[in-house]
Amino acid sequence: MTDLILALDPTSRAEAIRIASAAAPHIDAIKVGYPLILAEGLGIAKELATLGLPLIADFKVADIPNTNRLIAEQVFHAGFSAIICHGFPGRDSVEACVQVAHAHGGECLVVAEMSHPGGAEFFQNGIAEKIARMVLTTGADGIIAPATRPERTRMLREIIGSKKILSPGVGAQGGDPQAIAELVDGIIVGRAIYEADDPASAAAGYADIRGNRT
Ligand code: OMP
Repeated sequence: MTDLILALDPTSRAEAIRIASAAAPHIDAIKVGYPLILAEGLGIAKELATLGLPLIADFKVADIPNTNRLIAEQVFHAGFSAIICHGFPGRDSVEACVQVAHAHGGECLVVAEMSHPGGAEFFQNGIAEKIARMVLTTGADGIIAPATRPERTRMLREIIGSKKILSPGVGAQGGDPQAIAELVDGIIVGRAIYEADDPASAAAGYADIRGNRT
C-alpha cells in the first residue's frame, strides 16, 4: 500500500485547479513545481490548499545554504507542507532546507537518483548511495528515487531504512506501479493523470496500490 501523489505540472491555473479538484478524492498529496508556479505564481498554493491535501514543493533546491534557506522560507510561508531539494550541493545545503522545513512542521525530501534515462549518467557509480547515506545524518525525511529502475530503488531502500521514499516515473516515463509500490511510500504520477481525458478515473485507476482507499 502506497500513497498516490499527483504531479500537477499543467501551466494554466484553470487546468490545474480542474484536474486537482477532480483527482482529489483519489490521491494523497499534490506536488507542484516550476511549470505551474512560474506560469501562475506561488499564490496558487493557497488555492490548492483548500483541497485539504498535503502540498509538496518540487523546486529541487540546489544552492548554497543561505539561498536554500531563503527559498525554503518562501515555500513554507506559501502554504506547502514539504520541499524537495537536491543532495549534490552538500550536507550544509540540505540541512538548511531541513531546518526550515522542520521549523514549520514540514518535511524535506532529497533527490537521490532521478528517473529519466540521463538520471543514470551522474547519479550512479556510488553517488545515489552517498546521498542516501547523507540523508540519514541530516535529519531529512526521505528521498526521491526512480520508479523506472526498481532495482536501484530497492538498493536505496536498504540504505535509508524506514525513511520515506517517493518515486516518480510511473506512467509516461514507463515505470510499472505494481513493481515499485511495495518498495516506496508514495508514487508520483503526472501526465498519466493530468493529460487523461478523465483525470478522476485515471487517478482512481491506482486504487489497488493505495489499498483501495477510494
Ligand atoms: P510524469 O513523468 O508526467 O509522470 O511526471 C513526473 C513528475 O515527477 C514531474 O513533476 C517531474 O518533475 C518529477 N520527477 C521526475 O519525473 N523524476 C525525478 O527523478 C524527480 C522528480 C521529482 O522530484 O518529483
